[in-house]
Amino acid sequence: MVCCGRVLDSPCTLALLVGFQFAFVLYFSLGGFRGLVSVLIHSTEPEIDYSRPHDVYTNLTSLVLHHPGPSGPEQQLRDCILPSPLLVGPVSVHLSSPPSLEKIKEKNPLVTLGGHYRPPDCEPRHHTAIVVPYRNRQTHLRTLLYHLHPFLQRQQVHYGIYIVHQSGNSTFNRAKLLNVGVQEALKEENWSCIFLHDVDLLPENDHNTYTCHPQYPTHLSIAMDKFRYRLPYSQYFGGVSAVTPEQYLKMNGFPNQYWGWGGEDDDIAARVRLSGMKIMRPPLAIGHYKMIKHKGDQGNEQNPRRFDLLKRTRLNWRSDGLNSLTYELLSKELEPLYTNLSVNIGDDPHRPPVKAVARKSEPQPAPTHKMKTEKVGHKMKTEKVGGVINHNATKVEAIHLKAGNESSNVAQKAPVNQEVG
Ligand code: UD2
Ligand code: MN
Repeated sequence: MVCCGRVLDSPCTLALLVGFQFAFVLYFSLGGFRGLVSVLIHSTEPEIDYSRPHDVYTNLTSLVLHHPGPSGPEQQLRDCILPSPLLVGPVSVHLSSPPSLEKIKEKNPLVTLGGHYRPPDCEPRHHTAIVVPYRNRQTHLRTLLYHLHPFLQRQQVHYGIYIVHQSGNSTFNRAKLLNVGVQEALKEENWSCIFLHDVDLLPENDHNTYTCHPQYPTHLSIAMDKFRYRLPYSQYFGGVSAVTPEQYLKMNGFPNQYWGWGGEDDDIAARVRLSGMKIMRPPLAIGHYKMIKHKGDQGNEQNPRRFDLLKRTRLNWRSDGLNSLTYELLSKELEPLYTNLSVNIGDDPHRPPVKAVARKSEPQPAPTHKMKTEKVGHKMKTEKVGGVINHNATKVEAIHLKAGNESSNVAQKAPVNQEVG
């Protein structure tokens, strides 16, 4: 064998050593294993230049010119073209000092009361409700509205924005508010897709379309500036995600038991898996988002029970969710740029007893109540007037009744303890 003998003297061994050295240098200059993988993955990912983004209002003036106006003729519209010819790709995000709501409305003349929009010149293929869990983030909300309205209009989707406002000082409960938002949005319109959207996240690329995958839930905020534009972990589902009403039903909605910060997004991801679905994602290069920097909110402190709860998702998801949701809708206001749902979702039953006593006089969650709607100035206001509303009209429940099949039975079929072991 040529390479045997006096090992170090052999030219073959020397060549091997130099070769190894070269390979090591290359390996580490590419950032080790992770870098190597990302280089390989990148080769299949689209290359997108985010250094010169477009203004987020680009291409919208032509829509206003096309608009026939409120008294315009009823015309048969052609289907919207896919992908929308109005898309521009990367858009700039303005994180600080958003304009007033009046100014934002002026910039979005085709948005109608309640924050609804339909493309004026074509028949939309997608009908998307954006549900935002919310309390006390006025500036973030204005920033989101300024950005999202033109962003969605360029995608030519029919959409509506629902802000689900947790009233009172009880511990914040993001997932329960999302459940309320889905229910209430579906009572109003036959939405084919529902987005679950943090108020402080702004999409940076309009090719990231706000539409649903027909089979599986989608996670869209996969590359955020705060995580250096990488997915933090494979089951990550926080920020912005989307479900169809059918998918929502199949996973029994979202958990109601996560009071305070954290864990609920991982529970939702686990439900996706446990109900036999998987998470869909756009390419990493497209799912870019900026998050408005903020501190933790009062009333949304880290939930110390989240790890224990997460251990029991497997046992609990069929009994805690859409089928166990109770809340009290206090008011529904059709604002010019969004629908505001003020809701009492109750309080964390595990709060320390002292605080619980201080809150004793607050109303407890109850089934929804009859609503009265009236026009107040430029907005419509609906308020609770007492009595119980029949829920049968909601789309989720209609599907529930109609299906009588695997998905609608998710909640009843298997007793909880069948999952043990
Ligand atoms: C992460 C997730 C978020 C959620 C949360 C844990 C990302 C980008 N987002 O967000 O989806 O899983 O962790 O619960 O990873 N909110 C209010 N008022 C409050 C508190 C919360 O409006 O007082 C809403 C608001 O829409 C906010 C969202 O709840 O964006 C999530 O709360 P966060 O922004 O404080 O939590 P963050 O950024 O760690
Ligand atoms: Mn946040």
